[in-house]
Amino acid sequence: MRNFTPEQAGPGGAPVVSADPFSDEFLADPFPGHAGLREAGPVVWLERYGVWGMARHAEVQAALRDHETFCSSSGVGLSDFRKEKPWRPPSLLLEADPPEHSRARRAVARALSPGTVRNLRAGFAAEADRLVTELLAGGTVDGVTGIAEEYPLRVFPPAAGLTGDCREQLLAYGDMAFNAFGPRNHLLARSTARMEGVVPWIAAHCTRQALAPGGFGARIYDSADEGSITEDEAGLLVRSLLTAGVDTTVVTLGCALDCLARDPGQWQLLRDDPSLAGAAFEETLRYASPVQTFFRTTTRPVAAGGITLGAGEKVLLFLAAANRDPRRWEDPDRFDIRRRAVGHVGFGYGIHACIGAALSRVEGEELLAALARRVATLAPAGEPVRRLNNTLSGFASLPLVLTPAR
Ligand code: 4IA
Repeated sequence: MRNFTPEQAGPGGAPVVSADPFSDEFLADPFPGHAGLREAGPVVWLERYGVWGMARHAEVQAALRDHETFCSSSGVGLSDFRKEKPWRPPSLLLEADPPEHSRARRAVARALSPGTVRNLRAGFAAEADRLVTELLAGGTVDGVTGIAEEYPLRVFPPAAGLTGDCREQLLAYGDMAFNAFGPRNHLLARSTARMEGVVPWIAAHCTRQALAPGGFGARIYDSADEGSITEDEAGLLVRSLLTAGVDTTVVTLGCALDCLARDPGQWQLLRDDPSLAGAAFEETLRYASPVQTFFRTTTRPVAAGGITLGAGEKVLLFLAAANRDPRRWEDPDRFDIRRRAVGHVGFGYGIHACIGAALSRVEGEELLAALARRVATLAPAGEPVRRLNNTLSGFASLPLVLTPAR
């Protein structure tokens, strides 16, 4: 793909990129496009949308670190909340800056404390083991619906305090929310069409009455009881957990299964030492970057990569490209569960870094470890089908064949 026109100079002399990073062709195989963006320069001008782009690890990390200059309260999608009405009331966590962000983050951090996560591990491990038993009775399975969706949807809703079947609602809502960070393209239109009744369902399930006591949803309301947040704010923070906590893990697990199934050597390493499950999950976050991109908005004129960006301008941060930047990683396009993947920005970086990271790691570790212990071969049983989404990069279908270990 030729997406860089060197003779062209955009605002401030920045290299101009004509490729559309939200087109089907780009999203179907984003990594060559990311290489083009990194090579074009440290800061590029994405002419299709009239926004800046950063795709190198150093610049992406520096922007995420400088949350005063690269703010989130104008939205972390293409849409600028100061100019356009957001599709839903903004997230108090994701789409906020300090000091409001700090107060919201404290309430969520309490609900997802290390102690809470630690207490969930045994139950998550037992559920992983049950699922593997069922899978081994079946032979071939769709790794997406049968494993990557199935496992988080068994463990996350009960941990949050949701009761009943919430599968379709949570998945439809996630697909919509992550498409909504991109442009108004056909992907957003498609996920909007699937949303009938879902927004009111989500709102109803974020209330105090809907959440079972003892779950981390109810623990958000502890902060409302203490008066550090309001009742309505607690509801919106539960909404954050339901938006950010399910589809992200689903996509990551699908990518992990794909990487391991296509690389028997890596699968064997994990089989030989199931304690590498956590490392395999982390390397998946680096290699596949389930959350591919996020925007920030400049609050002042700022120099970056030798170019001056104006105030109030959108910057697209390519987390996935940073996670494979050869300036930062050795042999970046190689999936290697033995590498030190620490330093990836798959969970973001800085004050907005994923607050559910520890919880998702328990899900990833326990599922991959259970598979490693009890499955001898994990192999493709057909062509994977990619799932296109403006922000998430994963699979719609992943045919796999599993055989039991003796
Ligand atoms: C929220 C970045 C992504 C995982 C995310 C999405 C939504 C929210 C937070 C994070 O609704 O607060």
